[in-house]
Amino acid sequence: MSPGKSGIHPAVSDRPLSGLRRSRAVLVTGAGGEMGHALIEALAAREGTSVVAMDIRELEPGVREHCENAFVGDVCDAQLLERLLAMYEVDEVFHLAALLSTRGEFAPETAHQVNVVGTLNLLKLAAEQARSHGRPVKFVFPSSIAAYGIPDLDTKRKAGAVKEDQFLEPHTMYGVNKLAGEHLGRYYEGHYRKLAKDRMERPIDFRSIRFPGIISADTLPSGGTSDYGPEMIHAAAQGKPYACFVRRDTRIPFMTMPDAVDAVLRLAAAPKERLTRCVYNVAGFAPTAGDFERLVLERFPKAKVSFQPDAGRQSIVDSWPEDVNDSAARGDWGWSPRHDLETAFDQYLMPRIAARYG
Ligand code: AKB
Repeated sequence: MSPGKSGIHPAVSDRPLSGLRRSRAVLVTGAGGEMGHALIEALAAREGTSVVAMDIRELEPGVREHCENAFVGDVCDAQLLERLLAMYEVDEVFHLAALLSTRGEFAPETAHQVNVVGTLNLLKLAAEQARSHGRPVKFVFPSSIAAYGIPDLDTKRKAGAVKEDQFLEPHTMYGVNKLAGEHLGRYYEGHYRKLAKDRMERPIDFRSIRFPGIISADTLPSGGTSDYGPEMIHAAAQGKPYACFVRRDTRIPFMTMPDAVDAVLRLAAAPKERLTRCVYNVAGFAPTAGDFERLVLERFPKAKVSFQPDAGRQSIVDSWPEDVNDSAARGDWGWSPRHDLETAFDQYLMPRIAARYG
């Protein structure tokens, strides 16, 4: 998403505010993105949850129907956020809005605005909400393996599965922004307005996951650098040739969208006293681009895949780890992915993609 003209949805602006008791809601930003689609469906199925969505564009009807309300606007628009929070008592925020790693390198300052200033706006308003209703607001923040920055390929190969505190020198603006978002969340949870006399202890309950590349059968990513995995699969299913923009031996971690949504919901539901950290790695599988090619050719024998590495995008994935160590997530909140690479193809991607493209 990018900043632009924003405004309140017409159906929303008509609603009188004064004298009304605010209704409780869960706020999802970036609701129209890939994870927004899948998460909103899952949240709407959760008992007693009213979802209020926000995105820079109008939501597709299939997503909109699961929401109590939908705001069209930008997370940098503090006035819009204030109006939203005047109408709803928000006790949980899933802040998904972000400009991803490839797009961010074309417009780094815009990426900073959306990814950092937008996050700061939401944290500040969430802290104000917490003060107004006297309970901490849960703030769930998807971070990324882009927060890591490994200096060279040799180090990447030797490092293997990295732990949360290693190699935190990201090479992309998006990675820098995600790391900043993690630190801002930690600050708002534990230290916000440290010297103020009327300070509330822990206004924010901040929880974050560093996601690998995510593969959805239902939507295609855009603007990311892990996009080659899902793009290759969706192109093959549609009978389109695909030129992969990284080398065949490129390895980074991936997971399926159902596993990613499961991780978000599990972490959000975990008892706070079980959490030993604010930010967790989660791993699914860690194939090379060549592994994707092999599986795609086995499942779609007529697929045409070529490799035409783009030096810039290659340098980005080369700075990301081959795999991540997710033992903290497994131990603290029972993380365990449903899909490995083979079952991702056979149980999730193939049946749904076949139904989608025919
Ligand atoms: C990207 O490629 O930028 C994202 C990510 C790995 O966070 N998919």
